[in-house]
Amino acid sequence: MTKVVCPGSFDPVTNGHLDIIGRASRLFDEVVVAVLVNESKRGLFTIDERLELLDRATSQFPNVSTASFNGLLVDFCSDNGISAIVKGLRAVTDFDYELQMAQMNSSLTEVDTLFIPTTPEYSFLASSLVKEVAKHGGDVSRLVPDFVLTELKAKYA
Ligand code: COD
Repeated sequence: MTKVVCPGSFDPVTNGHLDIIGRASRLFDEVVVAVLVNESKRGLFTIDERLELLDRATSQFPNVSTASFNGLLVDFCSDNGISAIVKGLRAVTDFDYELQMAQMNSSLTEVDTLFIPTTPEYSFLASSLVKEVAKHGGDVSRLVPDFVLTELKAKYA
């Protein structure tokens, strides 16, 4: 049984994240979507809010669960019997940073990182850009689930 993790900030979850999570759920037996608790970086959504949105967004995938973690991702993997990290790749700029993290993670433990290329329609999509556009009243309705859109509007009302 192969259990993998899709880690991230998910502040908030976007359709780009869901594309990667859905594809991972078809490839592996069990997928844990793990939200990093980053004490030094306050997000727009609290960790509980991010988890709640992720729970709703991933309820369509029966083998996907959600969790939060502190500290090193490789420790979360060891503690939870996770054998691989699954990441989405949007562009070469992602690759440079992701390769470095993947190599650091595999040097710390034997957890490997697998990359899934983004679906082209989401290649420009990032939570930070969604927040910036939403903050100024732009239309992000095609980029996030409906209930995320509602929460974004409430945050910026
Ligand atoms: N299409 C495809 N993939 C996407 C898209 C998209 N449009 N948007 C995001 N993704 C992918 C990202 O590439 C990433 O793989 C994942 O979804 C999450 O994205 P974000 O932006 O929500 O999350 P990040 O990139 O801020 O998350 C960084 C981590 C939390 C994964 C990282 O910092 C980490 O592992 N931290 C734990 C501490 C640790 O172990 N540090 C040592 C690292 S070597």
